[in-house]
Amino acid sequence: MAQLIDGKAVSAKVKEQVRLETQALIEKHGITPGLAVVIVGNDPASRVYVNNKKKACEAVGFKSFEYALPEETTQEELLELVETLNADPNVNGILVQLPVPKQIDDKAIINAISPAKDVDAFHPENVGRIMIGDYSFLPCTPAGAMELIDSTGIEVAGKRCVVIGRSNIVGKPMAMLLLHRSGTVTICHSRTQDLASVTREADILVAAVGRANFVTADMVKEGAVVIDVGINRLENGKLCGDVDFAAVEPKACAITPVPGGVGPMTIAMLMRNTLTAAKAQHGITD
Ligand code: L34
Repeated sequence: MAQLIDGKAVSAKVKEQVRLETQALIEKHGITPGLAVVIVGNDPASRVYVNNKKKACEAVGFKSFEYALPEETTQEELLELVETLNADPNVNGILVQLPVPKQIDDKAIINAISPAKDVDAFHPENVGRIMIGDYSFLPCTPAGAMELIDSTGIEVAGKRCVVIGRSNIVGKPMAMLLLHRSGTVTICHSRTQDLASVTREADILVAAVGRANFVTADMVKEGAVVIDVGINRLENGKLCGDVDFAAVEPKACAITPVPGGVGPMTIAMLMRNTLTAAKAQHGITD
């Protein structure tokens, strides 16, 4: 029986800590962190995630500013909003929920967000800082996954870590965070030959592929820590991860569920990043 890594419980702890620090920031300095979340179009999954972010803002005591723009919004219009938010002192963090509709180039949007307010840590300046280990915030999903690994008490240093998936928002930064912790890191992807032989070496296995039940029991080493970043919606409307949970769970020493694993952590780390951004913008170091 694997230890079930409870993302909801760990995220609640992180949010409680952020709430207390926010209270102190308000009392001592009169500063309330503000997060602007921009959603373009009507993707139902994005809608759920953005609502969860808004609720989290309320729970920790932030101001939240939501901008719901229509599906046909042009890139120029979105860039204009980003510029307005960049200049707004009440807004400490800016997040444009991805994906954006196809007429908008997400790179252009990410590049336009002020790096100091880029609480996703997607801007090239922040990505570069992460690469050299000189960062003030980390991308929320990999940072959340790392908190979940830490919650198991397992030491990353020296361990074999395998990340499946090489996206800019999860796979690549996840590998970098594990490397910063002195893991021995391998990134696998669609062109990897004999994938199972590589993933079977992993003491820590992170799945970020975006395919339901992709990781099967034969791909997992006995006693591995398994972190499932996938959120796939099945035809019956149910959420399901990248890991075949029922088959893999008996082999793992610890495993995250979906839902209730990495998803809630993404949001908790967003709260932490927004607090960090607010403090930095006001030159507060305590
Ligand atoms: N800009 N775009 C930007 N930043 C992000 O950090 C995200 N991401 C990903 C999609 N696009 C983004 C999110 O917010 C994924 N993501 C996200 C956030 C929250 C949850 C899942 C994904 C979440 O709350 N998951 C719940 C279940 C929610 C449900 O019922 O659908 C869970 O327990 O996993």
